[in-house]
Amino acid sequence: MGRNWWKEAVFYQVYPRSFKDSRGDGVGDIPGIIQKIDYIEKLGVDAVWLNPVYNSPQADNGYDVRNYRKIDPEFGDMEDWAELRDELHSRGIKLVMDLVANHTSDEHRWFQKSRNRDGKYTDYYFWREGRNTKNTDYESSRGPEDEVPPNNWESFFGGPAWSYDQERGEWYLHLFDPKQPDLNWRNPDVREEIKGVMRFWLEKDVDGFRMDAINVISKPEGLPDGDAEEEQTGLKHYMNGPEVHEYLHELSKVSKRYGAVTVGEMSTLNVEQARKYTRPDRDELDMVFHFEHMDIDHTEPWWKLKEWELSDLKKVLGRWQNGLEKGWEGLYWGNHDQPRPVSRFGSEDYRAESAKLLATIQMTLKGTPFVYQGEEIGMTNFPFERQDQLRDVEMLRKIEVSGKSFEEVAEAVNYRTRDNARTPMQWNREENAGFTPGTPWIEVNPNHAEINAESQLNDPGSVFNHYRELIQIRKNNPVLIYGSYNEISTENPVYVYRRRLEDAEAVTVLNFSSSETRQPVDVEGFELLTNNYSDENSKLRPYEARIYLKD
Ligand code: ISL
Repeated sequence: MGRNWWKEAVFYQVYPRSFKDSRGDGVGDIPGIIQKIDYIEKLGVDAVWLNPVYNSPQADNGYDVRNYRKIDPEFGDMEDWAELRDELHSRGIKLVMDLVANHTSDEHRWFQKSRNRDGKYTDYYFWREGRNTKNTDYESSRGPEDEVPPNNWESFFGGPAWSYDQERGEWYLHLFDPKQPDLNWRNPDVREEIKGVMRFWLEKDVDGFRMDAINVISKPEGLPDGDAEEEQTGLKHYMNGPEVHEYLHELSKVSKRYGAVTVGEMSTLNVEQARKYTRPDRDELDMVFHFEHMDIDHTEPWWKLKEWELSDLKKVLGRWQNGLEKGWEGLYWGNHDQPRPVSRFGSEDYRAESAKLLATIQMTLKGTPFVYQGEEIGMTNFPFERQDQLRDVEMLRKIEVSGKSFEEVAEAVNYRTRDNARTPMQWNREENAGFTPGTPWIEVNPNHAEINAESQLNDPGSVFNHYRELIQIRKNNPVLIYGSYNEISTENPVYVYRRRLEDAEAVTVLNFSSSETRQPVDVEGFELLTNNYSDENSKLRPYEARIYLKD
C-alpha cells in the first residue's frame, strides 16, 4: 500500500455559512473562520475542506457558482481568503477547496452567453428542443404549452431535470436546481475551462479539491430516456457515465502536476466502481466519498422513515474496507448534506458516548477521516416545527413536489433534512451560541446551552477532547492507517474488528446499544489504548467504544 500524506491526514470540513460570523450579518464568513483557526488547530487536524466560497447567487448555498475566480462578498474577498490560507499553512494545515464542475449558476457568464445559438458558448450546456407531443406520462415544466421536456430525466431535487429558457427558446438540462444548469463535458472547451479553474486555485497554493457530484459529469450521446420505474428516472444513464473515467484522467494531469489531492463525491457508487476511480495506476482520483452507509436508512418515497440495521452498517463498512484493494476512501458520518450522525447512527440519550463511539470507528478504519464541523462536540439534529424554519432548497422542493403539507411529512423532514447539519456551529452558551451578534440565517439549535465548544475545551472527558485523543492515537499508530481489516465478531449489538500491520495489531470493540453487553472477544496480551468511559469494566456499557493494541 503506497503511503501518502493524505492517507495519514485527518480532515475537518468547514461550512463557511454556518461556522462563524465576524460581521454581524447573520452569515458565517472567512474572517470568522480565521478567528477560529486556533480551535481547528487544537483539534489536531491536518487539513481543512472548505465548502464553496465562490461568487454565487446562493440558490444552493454556493453550489451554484457565478464566478469561480472570485470570492462571494457574503464570505469576504480574495484578501481574506489568502489570509485564511496563510494562517492555515503557517500551522501546517492544508487547504482543500470545493470544485463544483458538473454545473454552474444560470448567472454564470458562460450560461448567459450560451443563451445565444451562435458562438463559442452555444454548446457549453445541454440545449435541446422540447418534444412536441402531449403523449408522454411525464410532467411538463415551465415550457411552451404544446411542449414537454426533451427527455424524461428527473432532477435530484425532484421534478423534471429540464427547464425552458425563453431567451434561447430551448430547454436546458439541470440535474439539480433550475438555477444549476449542467455543463456539457463532451465539449473540450468546457473541460479546458474547468482545468483553467483548477490551475487558478492551484497557482494560489491550494492543496487539493473535493469534487462535487463528479460522477455525473458524463452524459451519454443522445440523452436517451430513462426507465420510468427507476427511482430517479434517467439516473442510470448519467451516473458513472460513459466518458467519466477519461474526463477525470484529464483533470488528474492538472492536479498531479501540483501534487494536489483529489476527493470525488459520488452518490450511487459501488466498491467495484470505486476501485476503478481510485486505483493509483489509473490516475483519476485519490479517493472517493461513497454513499452506501448513508443509504441504509434510505427508502422511497422519501417521507417514509426506515430504521437502519447494524448488520447492514457492518456489511457496508466491511465491504469497502476489504474491497477497495489499492484504492482509497474518505471516511465520513456526516457532512453539510446529511443529518447529524449522533441523532442518526448514535443515540441522543447517550449523546456523548455515541458521538465518541462514531469517532472511534472513523479513526480506526482504513481511509481518510473527514470530521464535519460540530461533530467534534456531538451536535444533534434540530427540532424543526414549521416549514418556514427550513432553508434547504432540496427539502423545500421535495415537499413541494410531493404535494404534501409540512405536517404530513414533518417527521421525515426532521430526520432527513440537510438543514440539520447547517444550523450554526455552537461556540458557547450565549445568545446565538456565539455564532453571530446579528440574526442568524438559520436558527441556532436551542440545545447550545448544553452542547457547545467552550464548555468542552477544558473538560477532559468531553467529546471534543476524545476526538483530539483519537486523532493522536491514529497518527501514532500506522496500523490504524495502513493495516488490513477483519471483522472478528458479527454478534449484534456488538461490532468488533481487527487491523493488522506487520507485528502491530489493533482491535476496536463497540457496543451499538443502550444496554450493557458481553465483551465478545479475547483481548489477552492487548493494552487498552482508550475507551469512552472514565474507567474500565468487564462488560461493555451503553455505546462503549474501546481500542486495544498489541505491538
Ligand atoms: O444531498 C443529497 C441528498 O440529500 C445528494 O443527493 C446530493 O445532492 C449529491 O450528493 C450532490 O451533492 C453535492 O452537489 C449538490 C449540492 O446541493 C450538495 O450540497 C453537494 O454536496 C449540487 O451541487
